[in-house]
Amino acid sequence: MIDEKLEAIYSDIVRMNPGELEFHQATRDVLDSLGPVVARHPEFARHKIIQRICEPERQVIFRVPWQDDAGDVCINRGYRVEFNSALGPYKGGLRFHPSVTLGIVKFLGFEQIFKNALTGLPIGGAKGGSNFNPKGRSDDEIMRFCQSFMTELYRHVGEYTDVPAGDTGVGTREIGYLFGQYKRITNRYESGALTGKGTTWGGALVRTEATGYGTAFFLSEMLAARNDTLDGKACVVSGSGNVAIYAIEKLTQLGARVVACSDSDGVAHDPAGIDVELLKQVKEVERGRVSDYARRRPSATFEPRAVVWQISCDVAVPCATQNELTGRDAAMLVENGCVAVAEGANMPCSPEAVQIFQHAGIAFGPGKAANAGGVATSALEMQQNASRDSWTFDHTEQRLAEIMASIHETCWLVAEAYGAEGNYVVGANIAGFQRVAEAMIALGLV
Ligand code: NDP
Ligand code: 2IT
Repeated sequence: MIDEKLEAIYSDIVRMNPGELEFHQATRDVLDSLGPVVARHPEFARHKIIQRICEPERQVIFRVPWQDDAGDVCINRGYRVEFNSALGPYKGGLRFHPSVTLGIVKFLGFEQIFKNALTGLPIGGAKGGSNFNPKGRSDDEIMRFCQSFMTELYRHVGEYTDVPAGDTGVGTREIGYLFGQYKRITNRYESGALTGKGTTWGGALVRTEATGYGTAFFLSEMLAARNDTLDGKACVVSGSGNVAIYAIEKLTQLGARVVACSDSDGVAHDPAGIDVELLKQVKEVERGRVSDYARRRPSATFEPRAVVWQISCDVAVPCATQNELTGRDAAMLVENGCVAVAEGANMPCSPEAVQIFQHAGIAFGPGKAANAGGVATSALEMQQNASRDSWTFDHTEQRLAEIMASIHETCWLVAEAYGAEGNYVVGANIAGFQRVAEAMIALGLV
């Protein structure tokens, strides 16, 4: 429940940002945790830290004109919301999806502030993207769109300013076209201006795998805190994109059996355990669908328009999109004996779902902690670029595992210190907030 003193701040946020429901939801989630923090730290109220942190430092909206393969002119809208730079240059992904609006970008940018703070690395928070729909577009169309997008965005990007990366609909291919255009316009091979680059041109090993791997590591830590492991656990993962694929890969390596994944068309159920090499072939090489996976895998079936959370499991890992897991889904998971949930996606569980998990006493890892491995490895990519070095896969994965363990420990200890033992939502929100708030005070009223 929100603290009385914070209720007025939240009302102002709703009034100042009309209609941006996901942004309201994301701020509410953080404010709900902050009552005891402002009680202990009157200086945060004196410096109006909460009001300042909820207002982006800069918001850029721009036209993205481009031509499709038929020669027709298309217009999309581009966004970059530079939310907070107290801890380092703005950092966060770009999302290309028809559902992208300013409110979506703001919710994602807001989450990114606290997630990035939790990594312990020097990165501020931002997010961007476009309502461009990459589905069914040719490589040439994707390239022309990315070039047009960067022709405006380059003014705001830079190694010390703002460092975008991928998110939904933006992977290594798109980062390549964006980086190529940035390099051409600026006449600088400024590797540190974008992360998620290809490993032959400045990208870090493990960045592709990092978000999904990190989520699996976080799950492992949550289970270890309960004297449990992933070994032999049945897992359900939603989505089948970058985060889902590498969550499935690491969960499997850690001894779990992932029995289902999905996309917006339906669910692939594979009780024998997802064959991740086949899934990669279908999704990354052929850019196909989970229905194609199910067709080629004898042990799998495909059910169109199904809800993946109906499949009973020990561990649920939502890796698709915001609010994909409702209160009803959560009740079903708990009823079926699920013991742990980690958010690979950003805000995939509705507030009702989170409440149900917490009430049932199961381990719940919120996205800003559980999926922080992606951006943490982006920061490791920036480190390698700055020192013109490249680390081995094993070394980088080891760093990622250490960072996820440290995020888990921080969330655990901070929750405990505030009397909310085992509540990772409270731990992540307070730990992330406190780190940013202290830096903001130190930097003065800017
Ligand atoms: P991708 O574009 O690679 O994949 C997205 C996947 O989610 C696709 O399988 C897509 O299916 C599915 N999906 C999207 N919307 C829905 C829906 N409404 N119902 C069912 N499935 C859906 O994106 P990522 O894997 O990169 O991102 C997934 C989530 O993880 C996002 O919330 C993102 O913000 C978050 N995240 C990503 C990070 C990264 O490094 N990439 C880091 C941290 C968080 P379809 O093809 O049908 O659209
Ligand atoms: O939501 C996220 O953390 C990302 N999309 C990754 C951001 C990044 O800069 O690597």
